[in-house]
Amino acid sequence: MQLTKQHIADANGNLKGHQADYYYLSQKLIDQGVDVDALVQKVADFQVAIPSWALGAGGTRFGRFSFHGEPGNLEQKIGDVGILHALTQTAGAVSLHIPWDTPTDYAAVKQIADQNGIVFDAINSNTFQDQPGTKHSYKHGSLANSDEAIRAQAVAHNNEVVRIGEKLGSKTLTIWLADGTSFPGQRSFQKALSQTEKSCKEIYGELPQDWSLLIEYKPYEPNFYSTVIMDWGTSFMLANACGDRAYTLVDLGHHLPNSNIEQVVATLMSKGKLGGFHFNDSKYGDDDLTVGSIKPYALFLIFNELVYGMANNPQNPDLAWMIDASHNIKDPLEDLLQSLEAIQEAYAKALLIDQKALEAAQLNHDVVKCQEILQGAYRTDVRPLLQKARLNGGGALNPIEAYRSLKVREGLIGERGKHTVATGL
Ligand code: LRH
Ligand code: MN
Repeated sequence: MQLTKQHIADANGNLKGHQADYYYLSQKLIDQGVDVDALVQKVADFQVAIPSWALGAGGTRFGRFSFHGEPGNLEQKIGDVGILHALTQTAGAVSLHIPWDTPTDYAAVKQIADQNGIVFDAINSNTFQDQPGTKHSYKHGSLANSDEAIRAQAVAHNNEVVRIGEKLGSKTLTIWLADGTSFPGQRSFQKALSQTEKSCKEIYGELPQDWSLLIEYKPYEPNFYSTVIMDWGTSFMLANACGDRAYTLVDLGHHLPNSNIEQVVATLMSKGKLGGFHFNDSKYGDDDLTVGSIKPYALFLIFNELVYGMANNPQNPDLAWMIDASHNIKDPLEDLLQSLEAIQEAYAKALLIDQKALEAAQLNHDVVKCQEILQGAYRTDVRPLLQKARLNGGGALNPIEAYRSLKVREGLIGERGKHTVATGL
């Protein structure tokens, strides 16, 4: 199933309402000195990678409720990313997870990606599950394992993942380690960390010169007492130990309650070590919920630091923008459409912050004024700008409405039946 520009134009119907909203808002913003065209172009240029492991129904240990018409192979997954991109014009990339998405026909996969305007972003290794036929188990860890042979197997897997990524045009390897302990005394923290550093350096040393390494941290799960790469500081330390092309990846769900993630972002950007994001939202743990569904203001504050950093931290690389979610009850594609909208909205609102006025108010210690400047931007309904960015690219005025009026899920079920199951979480 592929959505054409005509499909979407038909679904958009009459644009009068949008044009009136856009005219009214852009006049107001122009009066405030905002370059509206430049802002809309920035939003249009902002491309988010879709996780290949989140195109089917997710689940928990308490159960998984299948979703009909799921992609049954990598080609169909890229087709689904193509549908998201056709509707939103902001999902022009996919992030693969190996071995869940090891290509069998590279030419076919690349052809479908080209047809849908999709590029291959960061590729993820997986040493948190045992694969049939592998000699050693990762039950007690992988890159941090006390057993040299098991660490070597995990390093070899990461190198193999890079080989796969090279064939697809990816330039970034993401490492997330489940390695850790569930009981005090189970393992030496120091030995686990030094083994991990040694393993990461080996992998980094094998990376092609034009590749980067993203090190993702997480405080707990699946281990429930300690995780070797538990927080931004540990990831930052390991990235520095590896070298200039190693960075920290921030997954929004990988923080203890009430963590100040925007300060983590500012700190990493100031050191040129923020490499990318896994966007999602959460109420309690690593819930992998729809972006902006629980804490939209926190996401806005994070984008405020990103906008500042992108303007003032030339030492920081271009960031890898990715979603990492799990869909337990929503249609996976509708969930991702909502996440993409929430990310664009937070970015557009952050671009409206008058950074000069904010700096002046900060220097005057005018705390009230600082908040007024931030919340003035946050309270602006930027949806007409997002619509404009999509329409400029031939996308949907309202992606969810178009997805439903074009009966996309029904079409996918018609093509794939009700029992295909997508690989992934
Ligand atoms: C770990 C994580 C990591 C992926 C996995 C699918 O919680 O966020 O990014 O490898 O989810
Ligand atoms: Mn993640």
